[in-house]
Amino acid sequence: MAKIARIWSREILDSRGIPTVETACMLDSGHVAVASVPAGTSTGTHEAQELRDQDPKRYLGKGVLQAVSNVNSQLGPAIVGMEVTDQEGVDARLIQLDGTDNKTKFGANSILSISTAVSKAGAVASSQALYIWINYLAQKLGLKPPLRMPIPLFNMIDGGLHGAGNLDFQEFLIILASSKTFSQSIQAGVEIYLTIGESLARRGAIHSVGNEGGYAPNLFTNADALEVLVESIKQTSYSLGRDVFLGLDVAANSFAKDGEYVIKDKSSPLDENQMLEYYQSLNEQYRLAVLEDPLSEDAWSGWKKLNELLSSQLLIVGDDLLATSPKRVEKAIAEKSCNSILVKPNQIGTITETIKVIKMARDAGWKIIVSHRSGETNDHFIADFAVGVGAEYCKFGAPARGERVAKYNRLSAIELELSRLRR
Ligand code: 2PG
Ligand code: MG
Repeated sequence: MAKIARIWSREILDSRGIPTVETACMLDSGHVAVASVPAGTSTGTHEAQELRDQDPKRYLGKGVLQAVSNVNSQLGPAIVGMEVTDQEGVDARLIQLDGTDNKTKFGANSILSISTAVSKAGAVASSQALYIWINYLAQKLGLKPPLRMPIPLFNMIDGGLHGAGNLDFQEFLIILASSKTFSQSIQAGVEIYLTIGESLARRGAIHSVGNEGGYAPNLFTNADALEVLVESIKQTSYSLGRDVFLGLDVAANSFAKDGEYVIKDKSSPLDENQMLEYYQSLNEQYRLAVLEDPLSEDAWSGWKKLNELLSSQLLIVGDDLLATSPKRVEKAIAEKSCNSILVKPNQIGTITETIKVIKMARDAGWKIIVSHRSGETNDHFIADFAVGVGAEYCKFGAPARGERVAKYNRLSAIELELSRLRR
């Protein structure tokens, strides 16, 4: 079909002003596909490692010139001449060249930038829309994904490491009912988002935004933030518990210490059992639909207990717990630690490995949530990826800010295309 003729890379900025890697893949036909990689702020310790220069004279040590050079001088040349549609072969070559468990030699950022650019170029070479090409790649790897629009998990209030520093929980999410079409969800999400801004202004709370476009208000407790959501939804035409549901990405790693959890809502630190009781009471009060990273990433027995208690009622989502890693997913399936997975390609480093992890999760009956990172570019690959792998949900931040709406706008375009295809 088409062979990879040249790969080249450069350092660009992500939405936080932090450098990241952008890579181009040129085919022997002359076509070029470009991809850039996102990066996390609240990264888990079990993720594949992104390579940063650590040179304090550039970008406070966060430059990625070494990763760029790895692409230009080692990884890129090694895949020139390969069939671009052989995604599995290309990814296997990249993995073999790196040779480490966590992509520490060349960096998951350099490797994923190539893997993603190659998948985009594969779509071009096969004259397919990217989501259809991803769907084909997924089928080749044994997944039988339906082509469907994911339900967005909108991040409305940013706390934790993404926010203003006063809220412990990282993301206060709203999720629209599955009966809504994607475009109805977008409209509802935006109407609720704007109404939250007005509620915060009325309360005299600061309503600047955090890393992912959610508001980063100066509220006092995590429950206050949930109350702002409830109050705001009441002012719209949507009804909580019927049209819209609440969720949390607690990102508990960021405030867990020695098995205890210090949160603003309680005067003294909570141990694991008290934290589980707290989640049960929050769930009784707010009927949560999603609870992500409620405990720290290695609190396996606590996760199991929580999953036993609540998995019949809501999505218990493993993000830092699973780190899109096959070994950790395998353990979590065996231990019944959760019932859904947050999938982030840069936690593992190649498109093939990401799809294989999704297959494992799918085979275990889990729900799939495809996710952005807090540091994003305007690349909307992840939108096509979510549709192509048949994810039930996507988590792309607030319905505001360029790098977030790039993904939602791409999903809107796919929704239109799919409705034409099905007509
Ligand atoms: C998360 C992500 C994305 P980060 O924890 O789910 O929202 O945040 O990219 O900072 O890890
Ligand atoms: Mg998370």
